[in-house]
Formats: sequence, structure tokens, C-alpha cells
Amino acid sequence: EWPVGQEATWKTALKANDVDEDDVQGVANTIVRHVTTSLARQAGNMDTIAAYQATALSVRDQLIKRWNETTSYHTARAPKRIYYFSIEWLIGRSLDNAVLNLGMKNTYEDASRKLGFNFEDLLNEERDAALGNGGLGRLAACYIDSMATLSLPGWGYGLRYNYGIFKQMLSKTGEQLEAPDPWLDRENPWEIARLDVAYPIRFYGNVEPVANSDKAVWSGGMECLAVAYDTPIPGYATKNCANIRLWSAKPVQGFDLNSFNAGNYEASVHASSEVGNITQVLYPNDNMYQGKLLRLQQQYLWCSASLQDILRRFTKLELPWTQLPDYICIQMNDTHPTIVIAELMRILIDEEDISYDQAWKITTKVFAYTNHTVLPEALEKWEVSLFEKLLPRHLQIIYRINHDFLQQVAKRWPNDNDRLARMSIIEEGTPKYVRMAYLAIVGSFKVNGVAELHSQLLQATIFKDFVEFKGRDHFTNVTNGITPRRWLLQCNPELSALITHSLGSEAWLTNAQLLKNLIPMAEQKEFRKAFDIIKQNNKRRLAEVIEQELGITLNPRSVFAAQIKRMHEYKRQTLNIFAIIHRYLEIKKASPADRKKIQPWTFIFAGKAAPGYYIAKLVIRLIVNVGKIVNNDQDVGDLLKVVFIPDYSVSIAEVLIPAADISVQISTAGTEASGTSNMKLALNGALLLGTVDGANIEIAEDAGEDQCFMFGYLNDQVQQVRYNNSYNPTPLEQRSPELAAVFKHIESGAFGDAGIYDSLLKTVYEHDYYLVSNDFGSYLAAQKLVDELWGGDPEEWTRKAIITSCSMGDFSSDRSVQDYADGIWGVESERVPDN
Ligand code: CR6
Repeated sequence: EWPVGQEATWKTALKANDVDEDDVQGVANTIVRHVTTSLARQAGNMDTIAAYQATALSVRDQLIKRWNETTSYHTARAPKRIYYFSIEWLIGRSLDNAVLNLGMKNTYEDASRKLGFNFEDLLNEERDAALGNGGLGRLAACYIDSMATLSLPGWGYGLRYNYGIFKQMLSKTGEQLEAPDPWLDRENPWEIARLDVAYPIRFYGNVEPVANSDKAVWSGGMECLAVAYDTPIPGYATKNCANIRLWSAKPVQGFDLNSFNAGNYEASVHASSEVGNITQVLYPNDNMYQGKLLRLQQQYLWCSASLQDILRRFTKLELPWTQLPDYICIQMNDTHPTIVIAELMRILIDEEDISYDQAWKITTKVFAYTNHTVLPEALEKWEVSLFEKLLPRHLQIIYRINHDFLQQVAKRWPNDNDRLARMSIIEEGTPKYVRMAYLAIVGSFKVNGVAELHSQLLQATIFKDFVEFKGRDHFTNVTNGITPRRWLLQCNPELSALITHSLGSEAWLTNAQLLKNLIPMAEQKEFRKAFDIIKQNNKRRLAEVIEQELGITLNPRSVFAAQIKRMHEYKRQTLNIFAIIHRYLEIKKASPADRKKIQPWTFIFAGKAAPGYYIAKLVIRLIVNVGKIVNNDQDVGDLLKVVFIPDYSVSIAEVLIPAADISVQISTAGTEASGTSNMKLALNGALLLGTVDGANIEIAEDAGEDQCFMFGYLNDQVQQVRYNNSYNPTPLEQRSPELAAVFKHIESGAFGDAGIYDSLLKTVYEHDYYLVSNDFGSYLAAQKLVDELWGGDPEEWTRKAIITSCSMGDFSSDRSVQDYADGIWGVESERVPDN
């Protein structure tokens, strides 16, 4: 057991480092030790930043210990493991979450108080780890939390971008400005650099076939290294600790001195800095594909390094390759990692001497693919010429995969050339493209969508041919989920305490289904009162932040309606802001007596627009400028406020979500695959004001439609309405006189020079692809119902809020991850024994 030295010495030393969960002095000792050693400061010279850093390092020690125990346990047991490949990890802050999951929040609060610091202040020193755009990246973060909590043997793999999602600022005229997010400028206490875990990655180069075999030799080109950085992720109420392994690109030693740039020192240094570029920055697009070479380099570096890492772990078991699928499963979060399919084929064939057919049998049992969108502009297709230049061997393999695949299709449907063209992994034409989603389907054993409607749509539309070919069983649904640890326990401590108190235990934190036992409490006045006071407190807390940061005074008695998500035409922030202008015009028209009957609203927006997305940026500008007018109009007073909170982030969401009364989820039916802010808001007691789309449908089913305000055209009507908008257009005045009046007001220059918003309004005047004008009337009608309930029956409102919140058990990411584990991954819990 003890490889070197004395067992007794080792044991004493290991014990000396242990800190009991409730040992306040012990925790304080570790914090001070980190100040004076790790941070090289004098104990007296400790500001809040240093206190945060030392505290984080102290927590990290705890995590690493658990991480080590988990790793040894899993190595010894050698279970099947799940690897979650995601190009985005939108983690946010870690300190609060970590101490909560460790069950040590009180201990850390006490220890920091005794050292002269307020724990809350320390939490606010932390920068968000914002290595993601929106829902997809945050989903990965919720799933790794659940994997750890369910004690599943699994890791996440991703990229360690030096710059996360850009920082959003607003100009004086309300335009979005983007600044870099150098989140690693300050030491990142949550990561462990593993400079010894590094893999070579090749780009470009030449391929030589090997005679009489399926093999080829890929050589030359550019080589670099992918170096591992680990972020331990603690489970809740388990010792298990998962890991996110992120890769950073580094030049390989002695880079190119011989072959590439012989004798040219400066050029070789330049080339090595080019390598560093690969993991510089996260691409800031959400639901939008952009075929950049550097992005493909990112994808390949990430996939190749992760796969090499996984295979190294597998080879230690000394098992035949045919058993690989019994030991590993790789879940592809969208198509971004699809190249990993060709990479596994390449390694098995070219490096492990396995025949093509055998390699394909193994490969297709390893991968599963999650699709996250049906929007055509988001589907990845790489230009063949670019692909061939960067990854020549992989393109050959993909051609072979496609050839074999199309032969099978042709056998089943002889002489159906249209079908072959539709299904080909290679899209013919000039230029040619590699369709990554098709490669992902063909190379996987299971494909899933992320909400019921979305999964149905996939099977009925963009993947229809593949359902016919592969069979229904190849496709399934796993509705998204969110972690109740971050999205209730951490962000809403008062409501969590009420729930724990009322249920008499904390078991709901690992079994969210228990929440429904509280539904009957909605009928009790006392409980409603307690629930309502908490909502008021959360609203006041948000109002204070907004007052401080933006100088806007909110009325906490107004309906807080939150639309917080990426700016996108399909999400229809437009519908919301146009309805706000309509409401403003109504207030202006009303007599002072009538104004008294109008219900007060606060509309809160937050979200980033992709830097190149002109229309989405124009919507931000409109929202900000409407806010400036409305918020300062004496006639309006407290009745209407419009707030755009800049630089939306996970940590801002944690303050916003508990304070919302209404959750605005108004995408055109059939466009939002799932949505996840809808789940977070509902869990925190916001009523759903939404369209019949994505996971809204399942939320309304579980909460009960009585609890929700649903409106708008249904998915199966959208095609027809859209067709009419384009081909039998009627004037806007006829489609919606209210919206026409709103447009007139905007065009009068009420919110900035006439003309600025013309291109935005034009999208509705013409085509109106997202049905803004068609759904406008029913959106106003739905808001009217909200008004009536808010003004008419506040007790009933609170009752609905309680029922909504307590009906969200199904939307815990524990349920989603367990569904994946049982239905797709075939992995089981491997819980580290308590002692
Ligand atoms: N943009 C979907 O649009 C879904 C998440 C997570 C999205 C959103 O409805 O909730 O994924 N899709 O499944 C993509 O990123 C492609 C998203 O976040």
C-alpha cells in the first residue's frame, strides 16, 4: 500500500490535513495557511480578494481529496464510464455551490466571520467561468452536477478558452458593445493544471495509403499539444466528485525547428504563438453555425485529446478492443464533437491495426448524439475543401463511412436517387459540404432531442429519412433539466429553507419529486403568506441591485416579468417590447381615473446578441431606448418600467430568477428546442406566460394549465401562417391594428431618430417569418389575463405560484441524467463508501 517510507508517518501526515465538516477553527486554519503560503501574504495584509482566494483554495483542498478518493475507487472497480463531450461549459461561480454541495456552508460562514470577513462579500469577488453562450453550455454544467450527485462514474470534456463569452456593455445610445472576458487574468483557484497530461495533435499534412490494408499513414503538417486542466465538481450528499477536463493548446517542444521552419527562429516562434490561438476564445454564436477553420481546429484538438485520454485509461485494463463499448460511452452534446467518430475510426484502424469493418462495429456502439435545435442556420456543415486541408485522413474515413452507408440505403430503396442525395453525409454541389448531424446519426447508437415536441419534430422533419432507415428505436427523447442545488438551494436560500422546514427534511435536494408533497400547502393561508414574503424579499433584493447599478427605481408591488436569454429573432424579444410600447400608449391615452385601474408591470430583459447579429442588436437598442422614455415619463409613474440588465451571466441569473413573478417564454411554436430558463423560473415560483413550444408544454402539463398563461399559434399551424405571410400578404394594419399603431409610434422617432429601426420593422412588415404580427393579439390577451389575476386575486396568484414551483420535480437534471444513464449510457451509480 505505501510505496515508499514509513506507513505510520504517511498516515499521520494524511490525517493532519483532514478537516471535519463542522470544524470552524480547522477551516479557519486552512484559510490562513493559504493566505500566508499559497498567496505569499502576511496574515495582516488580507483584503477581500485575498480572503476569497484563500477560502477558495481551502475549499479546493476538500474537493481534491474527494476527487482522489473517487478516482481511486473507480479505477479499482473499473465500471463502465460515461464521458460528456461539450464544447461549452457555462459554470458560473463555484464557491457558494461547492460549500453547499459539501454541506459546509455554515462552517465556512462561521470561519470567515471569525477571520473578520462576511462570506457574502467573498462570494462576490469570484469571476464567472463563462465558457458558454447560453442553454447548451449551462445544460452541460447542470448535468455534471447531477452526474456527481448521482455518483455516476463520468467526466466532462471541453476546452479551456482563455477568453469566455464577451462582456456586454451598452453605449449611450443603447447599442451593444463587446469587450473581451479575460477570466484567467486572476488566478483560477478551481482548476488543477496537469502539465504531465498532454497529448500530441496533428493538423494538415499528408496521407499515404498502406498497401493491402485499410490503414493509412498520416504525417507532416503541424503538431501541437493539448494540455489538461481539471475542475473538480462535487456531488451533493455524496463523497463522489466528478471532473471537467478542459484542454489548452500548447506548442510542442522544439516546435518545427527542423522540418517546418528550419533555421528561421523568428518564424518558429511565430508559428508556436499561432498554436496558442486555438484555445484563445469561445465562439460567441448561439444557435448559429459559422464555418471557421479555427473552430474546426478547436473541435479536433478537443476531441482527439479527450479520446486519447479515454483510450489510455481503457488500455490499462488490458482488454480486447471489442470490449470498448462495455467500458465507455461518449455522449455528444450537439454535433460539435462529431469529428470524434472519425477519430476513433482512425486510431483503431491506423494505429491499432483493426480492420475497417471491425472498427466500425466498435465505434457505432460507443457514441450517442443529442440534437439541440431544428433551426437550419444552426446545423453544422463543413466545406469539404477546408476539411480536407485540415484533416485529410478524417475526410477519407468519412467518405468511406458515407459510401458504405449509402450502399445500404440503395439496397433498401433501389433507384431512389433523391433519397440518396437527401441522406448523403456529403452534400453535393459547389462547394460540397460534410453534414455533421448526419455523420452523428450514422455513427451513434442513439439520438435524442431535448423536449417532447422537439424530439417529435426531429423525427418528423429534419431526420425523417433516418428514422425510416434506422428505425424508431434509434431515436428517443430526454427532456432537459436543471440542478435544484444551484437553481433553488443556492439562488433562493429562503424558499429552500421554507421547503426543507415544511417537508421536514432536505431529501428533496436529491429527490425533487418530493416537492409535490407540498402542493396541498398552497391551500393554506399561512404557507401562502410565508411564500409571498420570500418572493417580496427576493424582489426587493433585485430592486436594490438595479437601483444601485442602473439608477432605475422599481416598484416591488408591480408584476416582475423576466425575459432572460440570448437575443434571437426566434425567441421574439420583439413581441415583448412591441407589447410594452402598446401598454405605454394605452397608459398615455388613459384618463387619470382610468390609470388607477391599470396594473403595474416591470419588464426585465437580459441577454447577449451575437456580435455579428445585426437585427438582434437592434432589438437591444430598441429595448434600452424604450426604457429611457417610459421610465422617465411622469404620466406613467410606477405603472410601467422597462429594464435591460447588461452583461447577463449565470451569477446575474441567480439574483433575477428568484425575483420573477412571470416567466416570459414566447418563441414561435416549433423553434425553441427546450428552453431551460423556463424551468428555473417556474421552480422559483414564476408563472409561465408562454407559447406552446419546447419544454413549456411539459411545464404546463405538470404545473397544470390553470397555472399558466399560454397563447399563440400552435406548431402545426405555423407553416401555413408563415406561407400566407410570404405569399398572400395582408397589410400589417389588417393583421394587427394594435401592432401597426406601435410601429407608427416607433417610426415617429419616439425612441430615437426615425429610421434607425427600419430594418427591424421590415422583418415584420414583410414575410414576418417568426409570426410576430400573427401572435401579437393573443399575447396582449394573455397579458390581460395576467392583469386580472394580479389585480383581482393576489392570494390565488400565490397559490398558483406554489403549485407551479412544487410541480417542477420532473425538471431536475437528476431526472434527466438518470434517464440518460438508464436509457442510453448503460452506466450505474458507483458511490464512494462513506468510510
Ligand atoms: N440555444 C436550444 O436552443 C435548449 C438548449 C439546451 C439550445 C435551447 O432551446 O434548451 O440548446 N440549442 O438543450 C443549441 O444550443 C443548439 C440553445 O441553448
